[in-house]
Amino acid sequence: MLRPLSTPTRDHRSLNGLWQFRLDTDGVGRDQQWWRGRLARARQMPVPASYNDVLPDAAVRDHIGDVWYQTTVRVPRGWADQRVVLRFDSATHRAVVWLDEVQVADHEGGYTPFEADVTGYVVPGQEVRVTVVVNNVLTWQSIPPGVVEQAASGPRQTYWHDFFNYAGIHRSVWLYSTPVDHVSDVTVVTGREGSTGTVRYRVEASGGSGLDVTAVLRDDDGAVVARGLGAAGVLSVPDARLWRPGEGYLYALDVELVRGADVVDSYRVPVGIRTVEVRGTRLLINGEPFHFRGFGKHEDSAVRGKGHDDVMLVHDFALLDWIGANSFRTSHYPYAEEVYEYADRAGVVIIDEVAAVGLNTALGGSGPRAGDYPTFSAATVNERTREVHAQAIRELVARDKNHPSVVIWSIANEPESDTAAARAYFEPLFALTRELDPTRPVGFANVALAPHGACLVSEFADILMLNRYYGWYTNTGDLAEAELAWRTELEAWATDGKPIIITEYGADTLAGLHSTAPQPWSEEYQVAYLEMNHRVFDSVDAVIGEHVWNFADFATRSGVMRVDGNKKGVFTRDRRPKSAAFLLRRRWRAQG
Ligand code: GCB
Repeated sequence: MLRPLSTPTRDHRSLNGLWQFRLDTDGVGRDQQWWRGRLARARQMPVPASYNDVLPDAAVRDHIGDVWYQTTVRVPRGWADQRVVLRFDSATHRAVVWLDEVQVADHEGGYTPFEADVTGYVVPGQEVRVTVVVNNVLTWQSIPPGVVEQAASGPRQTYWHDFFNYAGIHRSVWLYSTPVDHVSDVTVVTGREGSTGTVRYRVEASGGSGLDVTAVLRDDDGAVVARGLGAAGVLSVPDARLWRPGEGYLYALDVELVRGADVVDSYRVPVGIRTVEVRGTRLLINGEPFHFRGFGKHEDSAVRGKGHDDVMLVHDFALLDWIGANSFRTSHYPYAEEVYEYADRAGVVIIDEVAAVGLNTALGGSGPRAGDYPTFSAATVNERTREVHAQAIRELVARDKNHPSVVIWSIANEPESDTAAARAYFEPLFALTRELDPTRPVGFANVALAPHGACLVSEFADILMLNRYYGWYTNTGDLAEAELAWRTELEAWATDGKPIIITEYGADTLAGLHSTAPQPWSEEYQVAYLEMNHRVFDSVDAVIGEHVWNFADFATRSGVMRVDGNKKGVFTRDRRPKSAAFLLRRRWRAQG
């Protein structure tokens, strides 16, 4: 799905700012048709942001169900005769949208964009009311899954993932215009033959007859380097400057829809020319082995929750650079598109993950019956869930396929993977992902509960991604024993002959807690824990990367394992370095 852009034929207007907001405590808003007029008893709420932590009110933070947002927007006068589109970069976890009295959109899934052609419902120059109901309930048929149970005092939301169930309008909202005949999608796949770069493009357009497509590739200075005619083609770029980790060189593909001499629509896609390939135990970018150094991250910060914020975006990338990281995983959901655009320019490599986290009821959820459910069954994660999961993968690939920074699709985090049911569930999802994008390797993050020999899903993956906590959840405080056990398991995985990325290793650490003999939770223990892990990784040739869990401390649901959230950050939640940051900086900068 194309991002809204201003081009010579298109315009866009942000709807970000303060919206009217109301909690639907009794769940009556849909019946009472709250979209039919001004939202009563509303208060102001910023968009984008999670609503949960903006107000000091547990009823808001822990609300289960619908919340309502409303704003008005004046459609620019100059948009007469244009197609007008309303686009949400995300609404978590699902939303229904009305323009005045008319329902225009309905979307499932909290981390990918959706839009509606609203041309028929707006009048350029006039104001229109936008009402959105956002729902945060996780069910067995949502991605991520969860279940709402009736406890003695009311409903309780249970889920099996370890981050707070933030909700709301987390990303930007746009009204944008395109010509009636317009470019509807562009797909770019790049390659390399010797020093010549290739850019294979395909343009989809909606519109009448007599339309043609031109494609012009420009370098970073705007100079034309190649031209193509037709809706699909291959452009050759002699002496191409490649997109490389650390050097995000971008060309721009200017696509025009033309009728005779008239330009009907134009759109621009940034293009990084690079290749990705798994060969033996290596992942090659431009034919050269790439070693991942970095983190599993979260979209998480104080007050904003999961609301996208350019300040945190730029700061987090500056910290990645400071520490010598070259990559991260979008654990455990697709991030805001601004993040990928920034990574493309910065030359930072991304493992792009779909929001399939917590498909594993053995991973201690919290709730009256959290441990009692089978993961896969007709009544829990089932065929319908798989269809929702498949749709989430489709939307992820459709959104992110053109980003050079994205080099791996991760189709789940720590699912149950040691049962026949898991195998049957996942096999078609791997096939689907490859069909959608044959150019990138596909994997999933494997959980310690399904070690080598027990995991029945890894054989479908091009690359092994392991989350392991030897010395933390097992062998707690005993790094000597942890080291032996970890090396033994890793050496077993290495016999599969695939590249291995350690996608999680980490220890909870309370910033400011020190101990001379490294004790769990102290900064010294986090350092010693990481050093032990690094000894293990450095002794196994198939290991091609390390992503520490986590970049920063983050919010979780409450529980006896969590002190004001998960404290495995190398940075605190407000991005101050713990001692481990300096260890990683020394190690990674020496490698880079
Ligand atoms: C994991 C999960 C991650 C958790 C982490 C932890 O394996 O993938 O979401 O936050 O462990 O800290 O327990």
